Amino acid sequence: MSRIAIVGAGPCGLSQMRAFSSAQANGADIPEIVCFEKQNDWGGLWNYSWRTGTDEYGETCHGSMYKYLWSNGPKECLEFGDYSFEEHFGRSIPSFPPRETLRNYITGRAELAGFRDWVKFGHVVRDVNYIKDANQFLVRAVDLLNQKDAEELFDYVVVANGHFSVPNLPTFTGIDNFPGRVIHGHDFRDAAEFQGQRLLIVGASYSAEDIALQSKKYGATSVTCSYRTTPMGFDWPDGIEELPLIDHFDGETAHFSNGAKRDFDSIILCTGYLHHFPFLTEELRLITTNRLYPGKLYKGIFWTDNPKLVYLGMQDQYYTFSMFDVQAWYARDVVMGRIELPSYSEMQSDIDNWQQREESLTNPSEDIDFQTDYCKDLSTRVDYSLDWDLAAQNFKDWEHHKEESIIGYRDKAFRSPVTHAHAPTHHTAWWEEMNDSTEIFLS
Ligand code: FAD
Ligand code: NA7
Repeated sequence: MSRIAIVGAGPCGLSQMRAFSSAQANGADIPEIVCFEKQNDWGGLWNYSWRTGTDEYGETCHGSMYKYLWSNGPKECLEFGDYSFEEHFGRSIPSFPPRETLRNYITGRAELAGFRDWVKFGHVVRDVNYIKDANQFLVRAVDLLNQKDAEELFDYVVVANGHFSVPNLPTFTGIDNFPGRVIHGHDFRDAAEFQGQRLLIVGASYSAEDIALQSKKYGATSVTCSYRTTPMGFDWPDGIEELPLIDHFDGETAHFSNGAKRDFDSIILCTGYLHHFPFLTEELRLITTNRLYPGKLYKGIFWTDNPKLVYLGMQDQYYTFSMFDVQAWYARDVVMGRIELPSYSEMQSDIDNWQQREESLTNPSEDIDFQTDYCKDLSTRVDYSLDWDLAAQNFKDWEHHKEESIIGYRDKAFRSPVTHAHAPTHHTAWWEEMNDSTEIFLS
């Protein structure tokens, strides 16, 4: 029987385990699976932790999530094809759940499937080496509690360690002498910390948008977002503005490239994350920016130089959990011999085609169609289905709602691509709702 190592029990690792457990439930013989997870529980980024910097074992903290984080896209765009929200919660729930509620859904499916004993919690993978003669991978992991190293051989390795955990940290002239706090979004935990402050946010993507709104909602005096390429351009509530890139700092004063200057109390760098694989040798290591179709991954999954190495969820993400599922189902079917991989040159030309299309994309609507077609391409070959066209339409409506009202888009309700039921509207407008507990959300 072949053996599979999975690095990480976040949503991608869980998708991979669910794919195998569902084949097993249908009577198939499945390989032996060992998942190494450095945290003490599964859920990945969705496990909120107050910790920043290093964890209880001295390992780098994985978590980038913060209090009061609500889904930034409708749940009807990320719903599992084989496990609807309705099935999990026993009824239809509003479209933008807070973090704790989403975690409950993700881990709920895993608990039900019952594969917890496949996971070695508190185990960090240190090295993965491909042993050519054996055609296997030697994986070295550390049992963090007992400080014991162990090496094991595996036929396949699934890299599912996420790529929104290691911050991209640019610097700016004069920032060393800025008198206030300077952090990256990875270490942002509680918006209330910035109450009464003049806050500078660097970046113009999802983190910048959400942390700016949150901070204003929980009492920051003003928020200025600084963009490098294009402003987010939303109709911001009073007290939030956008300016171009910072030229330099002079004490608490930031000088922007258009000549504007402002004084600030704190700075949050929302400048994205690095794909970081310290446990992979150079010949196995994906090097990419945060893009819709990273290179060298056939079907966005298989490392072309050695397709027994599988990467999940390495794309920039419109779709999340359902895309991870369809990738995991596809990877499972390759491992189990149900799908055959083509030659190296065919894999490469397939990647080239996708990347050529990616390079021609000009707006979010085209991006959404691109990632929808990618998911459909995978799902037509495996036993995983949902209404991808409805999910795509939901994404496009969501984009329009954000343009109409950046503080109001989370008050909208969408139709499920799994059950086709329409979600109820949440009882309180998101901008007014200060409590993000599941209890209040579902009440
Ligand atoms: P992760 O969730 O990062 O999980 C990776 C796992 O690997 C972790 O458990 C980690 O501990 C483990 N690990 C890492 N290295 C090792 C190692 N060497 N050995 C062992 N274990 C290891 N998505 C949405 O759908 N909706 C949202 O609203 C949303 N909001 C987000 C907000 C923030 C601030 C961020 C950062 C991301 C957000 N996302 C959101 C996207 C998020 O990427 C996905 O939802 C999802 O968590 C990705 O799953 P993953 O399994 O790829 O990675
Ligand atoms: P993203 O989406 O990768 O965005 C990173 C942003 O940071 C983007 O606007 C970049 O500008 C900006 N950036 C990067 N480097 C710099 C420098 N040097 N100076 C100024 N600005 C810079 O990361 P996010 O954290 O927003 O989102 C990641 C995930 O978290 C996402 O899936 C969400 O669901 C939550 P650019 O536009 O490229 O010029």
